[in-house]
Amino acid sequence: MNNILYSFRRCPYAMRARLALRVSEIEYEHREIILRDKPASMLDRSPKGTVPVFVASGDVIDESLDLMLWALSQNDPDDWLAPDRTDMLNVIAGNDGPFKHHLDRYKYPSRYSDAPRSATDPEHRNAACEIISGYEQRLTAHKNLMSEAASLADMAIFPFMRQFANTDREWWDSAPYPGTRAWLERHLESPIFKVVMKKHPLWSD
Ligand SMILES: N[C@@H](CCC(=O)N[C@@H](CS)C(=O)NCC(=O)O)C(=O)O
Repeated sequence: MNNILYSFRRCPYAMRARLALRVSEIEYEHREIILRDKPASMLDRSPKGTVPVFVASGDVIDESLDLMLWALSQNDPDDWLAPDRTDMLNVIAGNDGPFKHHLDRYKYPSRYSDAPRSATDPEHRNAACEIISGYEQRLTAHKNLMSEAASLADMAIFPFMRQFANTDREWWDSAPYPGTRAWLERHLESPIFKVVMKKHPLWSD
């Protein structure tokens, strides 16, 4: 086994990658990093400097969705790839594009304007909620985003909803999205999520 994963515990992209690697039972050496001090061995393999970075017998996969798809193409015991691929990739693109854009600006307005550090931005929250309304419709029809069963789409998206919910917990707890709240809670409480959130000592080259 000489697979390596460079990862950061709280990064939602790294979380989705760890979820897919776990379900597909692919073994790897976990290298926990911090973003402000990335190991040279990671940057040598992927100069763009984002996590996750996966190294599999010399090949580098440094986009989280590619890594999920690669892992599940090896082994997909829970049928995360069962729903229509184009539909799932469309829902995920809505998360990775517009939802993430608004999430960042809701959560860290001071990075994008002169808002005070402690503020959150309700305008961007409202824009993100338009996307959540779409999830809510799906999650009223069935337990997960694509159908009753969990899929790639759920696993790729719930780590970002976790960040959104935690930005203003009090607001989220009474927001008009009971289906999405229950879905998020269920995934956060799932055994696989608990396993992939275990703490690892910091890696150094
Ligand atoms: N498109 C990339 C995005 C990964 C990403 O942006 N990860 C963040 C952490 S959550 C990162 O590494 N940022 C670099 C930094 O903050 O220095 C993917 O899907 O893997």
